[in-house]
Amino acid sequence: MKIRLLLVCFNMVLTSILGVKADDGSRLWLKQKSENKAVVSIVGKLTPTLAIAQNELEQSWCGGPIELRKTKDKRLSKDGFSIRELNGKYFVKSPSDIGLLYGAYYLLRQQVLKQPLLGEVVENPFYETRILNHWDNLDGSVERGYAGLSLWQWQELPDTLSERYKEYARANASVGINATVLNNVNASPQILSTHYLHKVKQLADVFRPYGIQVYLSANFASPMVIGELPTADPQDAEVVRWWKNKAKEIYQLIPDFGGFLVKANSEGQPGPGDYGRSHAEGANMLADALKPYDGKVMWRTFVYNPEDPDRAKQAYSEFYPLDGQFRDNVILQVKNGPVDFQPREPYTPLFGAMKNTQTMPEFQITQEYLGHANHLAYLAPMWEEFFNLVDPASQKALSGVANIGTDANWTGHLFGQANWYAFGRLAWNPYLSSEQIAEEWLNQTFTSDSAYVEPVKAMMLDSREAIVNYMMPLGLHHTFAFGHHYGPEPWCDVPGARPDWLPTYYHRADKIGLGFDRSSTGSQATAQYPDSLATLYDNINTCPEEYILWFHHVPWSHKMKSGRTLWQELCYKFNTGVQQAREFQQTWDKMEPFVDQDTFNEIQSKLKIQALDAMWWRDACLLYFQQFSEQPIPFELERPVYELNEMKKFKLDIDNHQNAPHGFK
Ligand code: BDP
Repeated sequence: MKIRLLLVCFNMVLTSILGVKADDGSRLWLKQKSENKAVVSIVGKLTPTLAIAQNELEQSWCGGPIELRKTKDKRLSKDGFSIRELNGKYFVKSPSDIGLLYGAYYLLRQQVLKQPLLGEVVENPFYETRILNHWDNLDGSVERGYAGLSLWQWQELPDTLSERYKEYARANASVGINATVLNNVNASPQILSTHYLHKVKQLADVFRPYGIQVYLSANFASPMVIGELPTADPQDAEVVRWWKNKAKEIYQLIPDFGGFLVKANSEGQPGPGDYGRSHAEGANMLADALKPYDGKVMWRTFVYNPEDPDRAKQAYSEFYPLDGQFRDNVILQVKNGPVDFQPREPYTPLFGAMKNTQTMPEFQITQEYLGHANHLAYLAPMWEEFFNLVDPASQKALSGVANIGTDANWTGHLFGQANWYAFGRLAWNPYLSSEQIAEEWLNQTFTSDSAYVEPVKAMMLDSREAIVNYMMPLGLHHTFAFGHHYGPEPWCDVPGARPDWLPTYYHRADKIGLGFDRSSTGSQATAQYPDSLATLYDNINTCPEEYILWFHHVPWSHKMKSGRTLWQELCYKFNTGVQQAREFQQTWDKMEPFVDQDTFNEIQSKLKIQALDAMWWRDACLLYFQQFSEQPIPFELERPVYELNEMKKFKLDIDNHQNAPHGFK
């Protein structure tokens, strides 16, 4: 009876989800509306958070009455909740208001998924801190942002509050994201000025009922720039006092302020190294300032310098010796891979190595290196791959560089929403499969019709590997154009540029072979991994082929598992990627009946760009590397369509939003 009730009601909900009407994507995965107002009772005080929960359920819940009640339950963490159904009535319990709101979103999600409650549900978030990092600048631009401008209207704040702030907070809460860093890691010191802190306070006030805590990226030289001190040396008493006073000022305005995210001594940013102090000394000074208020320091390990011979080793080399020296309110924020958010990297060996220091992964949700907002790249499989190697329980929190901006659909590419969604779901539960997450997102965003969900899900699940295939197969990395990181330039050479910003530093193509020797005969990066992996990666014959060019300089004639030589395998991989991109187009073209016309057209045209870009990548890389391998592209494969010299001359005008470089054909 209960199940039938849910389904009958569900049809009604669906009609408003089904995409026959124009849909600008702004409603994200939160599209349900019910025609009958659900009965929702709250035991205890009606707080702003509970009012939101009540409203969400009243608007969209089709099942029986719901009771929300605070409880003490040893099985539940602060944000956890339990749900039970008894005689048609639903009882949601949690130690906190926000836990009850999460319970409400849980019920609404299950409703779309048509999953009845079986027995009692008990849910606790895996990570206490589930945080987005916005790389937003105070002038409204977004570093590596491809979805318009920054959501934060600094000019209008604190007096005017955009409606979107609430929608943003709501979307985050619906997937369990509970913290946000508002500004770029390349931080303007001005964000900590009193003028800006009053603006930040307004945002924090809007986000609070949704359980979102605000953090700020702090520029280490702030005491000099906005405090007018002669130094930012963490051992200087005036500097220490300046940060203590700043913390006090912040907490007076924002009592639940989360803390600072810091990029120090990296890519020209100031840091403790400027004064001969270690990262630990710098981080601890900030940690001490925040400690009285329970604030945290998230200190990034993304450091490398041009003199070191292997960039991939540097985070480990610099931070591992500091293990155990950080305060207990410092978390090291480590990029998932040792170079920089490439389509595929092995994990950064700092994970698991720092036994006496808290660490947290930094994922990149925005697609800096995966086709920006043009390519369909569902990233959950990449993050799942990471968690297969790095024990989620060894990590303290999870962060992701946001892909959100002022575009109506928030993320530029509509399917970019799936990555925001997936990040939140994985931070809540890193053991969820990328398949389940895709299914949840598709059902909520489009329709429950399996004729749509199944093929589109398959396309999503293949998409990241397709990108690896047509951009950087077999462990190749950083073969991008300088600066904007969109298209291929394996030949790129910018006079005077840092060598570790140039592709030739990474691919090392020569007459003998291809790839970076990081084994014991090379840079010895393999030795940074735990013994079992170090041995596996170190040997060219046991190294997983998806990383072979990452860890080895592989001869062109090297026999791969397929029986082909490296050169042939490379040709096959690039071609497979192109084929996959074309198959995505075919899949999508069959989906026209299921989505509104604008959405259909938009995705169709983006998939076309993706397929063209895939050819561009294939031809650029194969024709360039062919100069070294001096071998033909296997005759059974498609011939290149572009000329190497033409491609070399081509410069993508990314600032003018030139989409695809196919004019030079
Ligand atoms: C790289 C980006 C650069 C960022 C830097 C970082 O190209 O824009 O500032 O990482 O993470 O991926 O600090």
